[in-house]
Order: sequence, then structure tokens, then C-alpha cells
Amino acid sequence: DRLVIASHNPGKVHEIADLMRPYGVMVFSADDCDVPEPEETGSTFAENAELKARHAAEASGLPALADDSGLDVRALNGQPGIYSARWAGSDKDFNVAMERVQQELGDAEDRHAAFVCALCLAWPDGAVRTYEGRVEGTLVWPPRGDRGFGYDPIFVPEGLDTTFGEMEPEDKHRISHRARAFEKLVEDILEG
Ligand code: ITT
Repeated sequence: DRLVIASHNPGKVHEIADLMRPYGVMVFSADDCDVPEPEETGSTFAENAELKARHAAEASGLPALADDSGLDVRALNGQPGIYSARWAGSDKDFNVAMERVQQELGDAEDRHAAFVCALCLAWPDGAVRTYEGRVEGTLVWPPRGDRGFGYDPIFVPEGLDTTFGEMEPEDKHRISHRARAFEKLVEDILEG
């Protein structure tokens, strides 16, 4: 009934806390528990999520939930992918990151992208479970909306006209990569 959210990204921590709310679990962020940020040396979202979750569970002695996620742009062969946070530079400026995506796309006709999320739940005894979610969509320029975080203002999910940056949080939670991964976790752990 207590869980550490192994992330230093406030946008993510907020969304995961929202998703957890109906389940009556007390959540703490990695910053609350002084869990330092491990180096993300994995080569997939799932590997990085597991690395972060294991690290936080060991450091805190509590079950820990980590999220590794990013934007997979088809015309850029999956970039920025696991490097999505790094494209924003040390200032974590996502205007810079979004501009880089736009610049690298140039006049490519293919504007397809997907957000991907791997959630890993790790226990202090070393057990882990990993779940993945994905949402397909299209990139737009210029960015629209000031909600959400990261690349949300340039991503329009399939079948809709608004960017994640323009949506109410509860609408993003109905379809997002993070919500889809979380649904699998809930089925497996909380309702299983
Ligand atoms: P932690 O490792 O501390 O959790 P981080 O921001 O470094 O934080 P990642 O390595 O997983 O986490 O980077 C994921 C990046 O992908 C994140 O910084 C966002 O820019 C982007 N991203 C992930 N989910 C997103 C979402 O729902 N909306 C917009 N951008 C998202």
C-alpha cells in the first residue's frame, strides 16, 4: 500500500499519481525519498524502466514503479526514442527538443509518430514486472497547447484533432501510452 514513483520528471510523477489515485496506494516521488537518479544505460524502454525501478526499490526499501518513455518518430527511424529526454539538453528545454524533431523531419511527408511507455514495478526482494503501452499519432507544427509536458504540444493522437498539449488531463489518460501500460499493470497486479 506504499509505493515509490521512481522518476524525477514532475510531469510523469503527476500523471502516475493521477492514474494510481483510485487504488488507495500512498505514493512517494523519488525526490521525496532521496532516491538518486541512476544512469540509463539500457538499450530499450523496458531495460531502462527496470534499471530505474530496481534501483529505487533497493534504495528505498519500498516497492517502486518506474516509467521509461519517449517519442518514436517513424521518418527518423524511431528517434528520439529512448533519448527523448536527452534531446532537451541539460536545461530540459522541450521547445529545443520539439524544434529538433521538426528540423530533422524537414519536408518529410511521413509525420507518423508514437509515444511509447514501459512501466516497471520492482520489489525490494528483487521481483520485477514490466508492462508496455503505445499510442499512435501524427506530429504537427507549430506546437499547440500548454498542458501536459515534454513533446505533448506537437503530438495529435490518431482519430482526434487536438494535441496532448491541448487536452484535459483526464482525456489524455483515456488513451495515452502511459495509461495503456498502467491498465495492464492494474489487470495484472491490482485486480489479479
Ligand atoms: P525519469 O527518468 O526521472 O523518469 P526522464 O524525463 O529522464 O525522467 P525518460 O528518460 O523516460 O524520463 O524520458 C522520457 C521523455 O520522453 C520525457 O522527458 C518526455 O520528454 C518524453 N515523454 C514521455 N512521455 C511523454 C508524454 O506523455 N508526453 C510528452 N512527452 C513525453
